[in-house]
Amino acid sequence: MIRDERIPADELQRIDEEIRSNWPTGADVDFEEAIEYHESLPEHKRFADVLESADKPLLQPRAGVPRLDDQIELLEYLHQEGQADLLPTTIDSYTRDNEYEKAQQGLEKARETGDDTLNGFPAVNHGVEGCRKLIDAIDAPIEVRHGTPDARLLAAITFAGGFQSFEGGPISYNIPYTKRHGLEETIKRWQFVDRLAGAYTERGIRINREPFGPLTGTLVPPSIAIAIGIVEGQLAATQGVRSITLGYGQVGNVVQDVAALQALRKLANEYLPDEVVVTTVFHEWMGGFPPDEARANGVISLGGMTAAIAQPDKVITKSPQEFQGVPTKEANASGLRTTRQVIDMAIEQKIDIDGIAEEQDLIERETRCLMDTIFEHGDGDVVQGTLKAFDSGALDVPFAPSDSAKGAILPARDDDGRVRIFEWADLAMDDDIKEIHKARLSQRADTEGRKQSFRMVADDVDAISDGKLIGRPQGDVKL
Ligand code: 8ZB
Repeated sequence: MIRDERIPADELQRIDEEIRSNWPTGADVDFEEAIEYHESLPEHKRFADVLESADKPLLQPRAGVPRLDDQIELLEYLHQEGQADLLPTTIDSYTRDNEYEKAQQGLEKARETGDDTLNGFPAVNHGVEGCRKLIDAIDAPIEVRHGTPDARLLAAITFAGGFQSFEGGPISYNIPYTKRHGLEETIKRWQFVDRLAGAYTERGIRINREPFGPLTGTLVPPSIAIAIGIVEGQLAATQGVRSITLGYGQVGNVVQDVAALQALRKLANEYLPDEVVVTTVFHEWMGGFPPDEARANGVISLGGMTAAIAQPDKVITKSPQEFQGVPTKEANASGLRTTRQVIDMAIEQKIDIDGIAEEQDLIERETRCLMDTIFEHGDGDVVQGTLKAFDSGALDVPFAPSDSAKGAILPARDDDGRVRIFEWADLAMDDDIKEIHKARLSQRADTEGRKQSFRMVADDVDAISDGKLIGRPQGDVKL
């Protein structure tokens, strides 16, 4: 039975050898030599140190193209023209599906034609040497950002290749991303990734790990995101990770977003072991964007404002071209600059907003209900607790494509746009909390002169791309 226990050294070595034999570039990984390479990197390329010592929110975009030279050029551009503090390398979808052969074909085609035939950087195919050329060329820390349920080979190669930060986790890169992989399987896979990060950490190379906070990116109630982030942080800590960044995706209601970020920071520090350095990351709006770039900049700016008030350690920026998918480098840099402008204008202001403490208290109580149920389901073991709580529906994520979550709960915005839960299904939550949600949602139903229904939920999912926060019915509504 899989439990929240550290993978023993011989087991780590056995899995490591096995996964490295899956693709030719795996053979170039040499742990001792990799430690030496990391030790040779200057301080300003050490991800955890740079992030943990920052005195204001650091900005980081997403970016990945197939060819090495293009990736270097892209990251240089985002560093210079976008003034990004931290850089990413976004991995292509074939690699995320462990289809290295297809990634290879895409990479070769990109080399022949000069086109971006992959939607990211195939780091496994570039191998240790290719990754190091990138790390050497760029004068800032770089994180691997992906969405890979089984990221073992990707981790082995990119850690040896000099990356010191790695996104994802067993729940956050399963539930929103895949139907195919079971939760028990992804937990096992990620225990290896975290143990490998732990092995580097024990040698003085602190690899930063960042669970993917926004989950499905669609009206996720803050407490669900926070509880899952904490669980992933606990699993990583067990394997020896000591630098953990927990994330949260903007919902668009400023009070709820600020309250959630504060609750996240507080609860993460409380639940994670003392030897872990916890930082937080705020994701600009992860749901549907308006097609109009001017409006998209408005969405991004509200994210910047929220970040200025809540002051997370890091902000993942969006571009005004989000609607189209992967942005041009110019649009990507402009999202960074827009965010920077708003943060720099707002960060020194003392802004007191009513209701944050109350909302934070509610989020904390909800999160504790979820954490309690996980511990109870697992008799104190978080791995078993997570598996069983997802199984019973006591823990759930809205709109989850994965078979590992029921996806039975439904969120909706209340009358001032805070995300509440409209359909609880089997989610473990105290009755008095459910009553608060119910009252807030019924207030909205009154305002709109309609009953609470799935229609409301669907309207909310489209609202921001349609230019509003709340999916009110068209026509005369008295606000
Ligand atoms: C779950 C993450 C989705 C976001 C962006 C999308 C979206 C994906 C790339 C990228 C720049 C890439 N994204 N792949 N952004 N370069 N190769 O991730 O646009 O915002």
